[in-house]
Amino acid sequence: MKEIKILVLQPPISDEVMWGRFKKGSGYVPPLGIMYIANYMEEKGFHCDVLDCLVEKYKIADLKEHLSKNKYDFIGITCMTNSALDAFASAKVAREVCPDALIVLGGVHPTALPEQTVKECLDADLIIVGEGEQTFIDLANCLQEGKDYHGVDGLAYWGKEENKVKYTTPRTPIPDLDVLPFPAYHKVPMDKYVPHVTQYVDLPNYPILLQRGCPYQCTYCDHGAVLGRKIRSLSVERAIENIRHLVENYGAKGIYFLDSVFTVRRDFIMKLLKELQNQDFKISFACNARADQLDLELLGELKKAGCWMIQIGIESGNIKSLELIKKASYSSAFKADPNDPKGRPYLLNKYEQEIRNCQKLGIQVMASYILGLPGETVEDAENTISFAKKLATETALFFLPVPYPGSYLLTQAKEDGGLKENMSWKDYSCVDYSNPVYVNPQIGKERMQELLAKAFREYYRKPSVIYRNIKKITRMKDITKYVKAFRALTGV
Ligand code: B12
Ligand code: SF4
Repeated sequence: MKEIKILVLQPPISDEVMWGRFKKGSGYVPPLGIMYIANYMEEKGFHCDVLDCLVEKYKIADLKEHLSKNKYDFIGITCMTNSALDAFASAKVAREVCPDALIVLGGVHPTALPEQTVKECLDADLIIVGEGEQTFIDLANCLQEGKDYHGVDGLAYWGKEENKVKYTTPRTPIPDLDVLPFPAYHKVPMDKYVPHVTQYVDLPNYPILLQRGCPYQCTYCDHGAVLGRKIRSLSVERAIENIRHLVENYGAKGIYFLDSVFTVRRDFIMKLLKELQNQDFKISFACNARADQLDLELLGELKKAGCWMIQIGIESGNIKSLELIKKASYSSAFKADPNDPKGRPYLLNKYEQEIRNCQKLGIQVMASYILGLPGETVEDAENTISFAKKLATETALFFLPVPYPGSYLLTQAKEDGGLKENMSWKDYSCVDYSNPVYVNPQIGKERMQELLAKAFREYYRKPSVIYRNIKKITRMKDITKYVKAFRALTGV
């Protein structure tokens, strides 16, 4: 049987689209989604190449040349919303150069909008909805055996006879993550990956994913669409094996845990942290967490295991906005705390308490905030900026609301009257708001842009923030890194 030539790729995306205002510190991380697919393919006996056009700094012409030289039979392209046009352009050159290849698109964007993607990207034969590993294998098997692939689960495609978009049975998420091989690290240039300057202390630093899924329902996020609401974790043994693999084979000194909420399963995390403390290697790591899951005991274990930074989505200093975006899963979080002399709500108190706990233990915090959420006024946005300045974490990132397809924020933005029609996918950006998809009707576009600029400017000029960051500089090499990070965040 002829061996089919397979490629999964990350499209060429410009630094402007990728990093926008943060492009001064721009960096690259391995595209884990397609790397998981590639190694799963290898394990099942297929040869599958990975091309990360981002890290290779490929333009569309370079991709065309690469495809002309290699002539693949099966090409998979990963696709997020603000770079959807780049993914569509990649499908177009793939179709030109490999006219007979099976070309498919997968990832968060096609999963959220399968019907629209089928119609907008006519160069793709199929859209993969949800997790891609098993669907990709099933398609490769059909191709290899010369069978019709339109019955494979997890697909959307244009039904020519019916003249409409057709769907196959939805793909159920892989229940046991331990069955997956590690991502195909050996198929990407690992030495070229240096993450954004704000995301590491020690290099090499690589991302890793131990858990998939998120049970929460923050309205601005569409995480659940692809990876599901149910949390699935690697076993602690397998998780340690994956970290060790990165340390021993790629010299990793730092890790970024990409799990949307690293701390979501306390039993798993506590066990993992204890195991990490017992290893014969030491790594520094950063992770994402929700403040409402933190406490001194957990933070203490995180610190002992090597955690240097936690990214926390605070989002707002206004309790009505936190309730609107469903930032806590229990309603008491939004109520006044009877033990607080000013009657401040529980959630705002919890934020402050856990940030102070991190500061006590010497764990840095990168906090993120959204200014101008539906229903907010200029005063509300100013209030969020003041709250951020009060918390004075090492890093704060300010965003304007971006109603991603599949997120409930899209409905909230529509109801609020601020959702713009007929926007380009590249405007769905968290890093470039020159043409925002949502303009809060009570604030207006120019005022929103001004508020964002003011937030960054005032925050990073605040003496306590400057002092907190300078205190962290203990090595000569950190000075350059901190200057670079400062420039990336403030845009100066
Ligand atoms: C790491 C990360 C990044 C990294 C690297 C991205 C990458 N290419 O891997 C960086 C920092 C560069 C990044 C940038 C951005 N990101 Co990001 N990122 C993530 C994060 C935290 C993890 C991604 C990951 O590795 N997931 C794990 C793997 C297993 O899942 P996966 O990538 O979805 O892949 C699976 C399926 O989607 C599918 N699949 C994916 N691609 C393909 C391709 C084929 C052919 C097939 C068959 C299947 C398939 O199969 C995979 C395996 O099951 C996610 C949140 C999350 N936890 O998923 C956000 C997330 C994906 N990012 C998000 C956003 C908003 C962005 C930015 C737009 C921010 C910005 N700059 O404005 C940019 C866009 C970059 C781009 N490529 O266009 C949103 C996506 C929203 C959207 N609809 O686009 C997410 C969901 C965060 C969130 N909760 O809102 N991001
Ligand atoms: S923002 Fe984080 S906690 Fe909220 S739903 Fe998305 S992944 Fe889950």
